[in-house]
Amino acid sequence: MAEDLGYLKNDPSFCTRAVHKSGNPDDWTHAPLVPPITLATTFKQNSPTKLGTHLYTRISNPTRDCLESCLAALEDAKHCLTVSSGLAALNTITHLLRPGDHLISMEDLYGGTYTFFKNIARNMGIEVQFTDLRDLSALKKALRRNTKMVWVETPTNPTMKLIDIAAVATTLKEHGAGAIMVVDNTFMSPYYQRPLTLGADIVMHSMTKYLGGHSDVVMGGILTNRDDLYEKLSFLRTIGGPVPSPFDCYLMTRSLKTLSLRMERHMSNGLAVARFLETHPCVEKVLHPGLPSHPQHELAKRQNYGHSGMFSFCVKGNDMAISTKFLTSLKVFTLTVSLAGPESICTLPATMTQNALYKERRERYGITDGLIRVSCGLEATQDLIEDIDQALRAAIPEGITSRL
Ligand code: P1T
Repeated sequence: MAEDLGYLKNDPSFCTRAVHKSGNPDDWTHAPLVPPITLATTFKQNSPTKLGTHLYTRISNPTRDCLESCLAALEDAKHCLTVSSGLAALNTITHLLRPGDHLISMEDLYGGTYTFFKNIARNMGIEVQFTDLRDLSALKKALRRNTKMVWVETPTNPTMKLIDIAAVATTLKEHGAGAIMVVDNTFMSPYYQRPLTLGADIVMHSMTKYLGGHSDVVMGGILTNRDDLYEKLSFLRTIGGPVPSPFDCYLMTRSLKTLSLRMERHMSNGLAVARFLETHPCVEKVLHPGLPSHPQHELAKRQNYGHSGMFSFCVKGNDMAISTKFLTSLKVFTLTVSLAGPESICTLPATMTQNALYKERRERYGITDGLIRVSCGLEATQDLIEDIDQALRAAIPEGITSRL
């Protein structure tokens, strides 16, 4: 009770009205054109024994449901679960495994994924083996009776190697140990690659990238057609708890509406900049699956509907000082990590995303001090080309090129 200081007596129910007069939960059934952001953590029930569609937001939430239905439709998937980041998706999926299970992946993939397998999955008692999944005979040799998962990233981040999804899926079926095939589809988005239609069991996304597309939401996605996997993954998310916020789900649903338009612009900008770099005297090589010079260009055309704004290239000289000068001379591109936003980005994988690999190993996979990763955004093509050109010329002055 508040101390009586002689003021008028206030209405004791004021606070009750403040809590309850905003409306009756049963009345909120309007028809807004875009999904409402349902921030409620809990939902009113009419009976303790007959629970309604939603009970508690960690379990399900209407705004999240809208997003998941849309992403499932885009990925040609029966089920979708969104989680709080791409690595939360990796963590949730890996918990399908038990101690003693064998997992095969590549060493040459996103640094965070590699670090998770090497440190966390191994600590969970999972036997992790890295092999080059481009080589089907190496995969066949690596497969064992206890191989329960094969984790594919295609294209690989940042060296743009492609894995033949249908061929890996067929190999796993023939092997017959029931290994789950997971494909990280982050670099392509469902607009350009749909792994479930090629035989994968699970697709995962760092939705932080193309699906969000505006550099302002961190989120992960898990998609599957298999009811058994969906049930297990749904349980792992509910009890593991890595759910995204309803506000972020709203932003993500908004982003998906423009995915195809953005992807087409990312692709045309990426191809134009990559083609320009192929002719540049300061450039050693360009790694872009959409260029005929890429060793797996034919696979790209067979497996994909196009390509995103992602590619990598090697600056002549393969030298940290040259790469640093190039990256710090950029004016339109931003030097940072992450990718797939409207803003074009350049990254030095050797120090920024792949530093978990020792230099010697990195270089074995082509992640040298001269390898630059490019994420072409949505700016004018000519502005991007001119920026890259001036930064390369600042890093490698004319006249020196011929001596490199
Ligand atoms: O950052 P997060 O949403 O947790 O996603 C991790 C992830 C998973 N898979 C791929 C292929 C990725 O590229 C990433 C994140 N990558 C970066 C941040 C990067 O700069 O490459």
